[in-house]
Amino acid sequence: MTTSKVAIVMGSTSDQATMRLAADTLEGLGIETETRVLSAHRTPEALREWVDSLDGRGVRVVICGAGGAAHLAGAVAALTTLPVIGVPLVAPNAIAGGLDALLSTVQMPRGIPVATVAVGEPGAANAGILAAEILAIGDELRVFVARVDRFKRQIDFALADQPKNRARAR
Ligand code: AIR
Repeated sequence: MTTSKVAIVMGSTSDQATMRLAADTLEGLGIETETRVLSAHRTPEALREWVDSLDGRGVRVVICGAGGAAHLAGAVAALTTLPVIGVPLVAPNAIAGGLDALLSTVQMPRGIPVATVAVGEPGAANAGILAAEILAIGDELRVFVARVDRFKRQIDFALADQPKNRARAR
């Protein structure tokens, strides 16, 4: 449906299980993804080289997930004008359930925007949906827009049907 790609990068292999939700969401919508493990602190040069290659390869949105001192999304946003979505993750030594990563990702200086989503799994899934919605802006026929809309409704229905949510709605 779309030839635009979404690039997903995370700071460590320990982030893979959570960030998989972003890739799964996009692949479910028929959007091509590529995934890398690169760190703003551990592999800064490789990160820059990879970011420099994105635009020319058809990537239109970048999703970045990191925990702890989560500067990955900010570092990527400093190097590109592609829209960057930041997913704060819960590192093994996280402070206050990921508040460290949330603040590191969201508190960007003026001029370097990062669209920050929720901490952890809901954030990773939402990053995938948000990236799809950004790509859908260019969808003249609105076919892709309808697909994203249907996908979101399915998630809402599935979650509303979970026993804990049914009990809450009563
Ligand atoms: N991280 C890696 N480089 C910079 C940062 N902030 C993050 C990873 C991961 C956490 O540090 O994104 O969430 C712990 O990584 P590891 O490799 O020690 O498990």
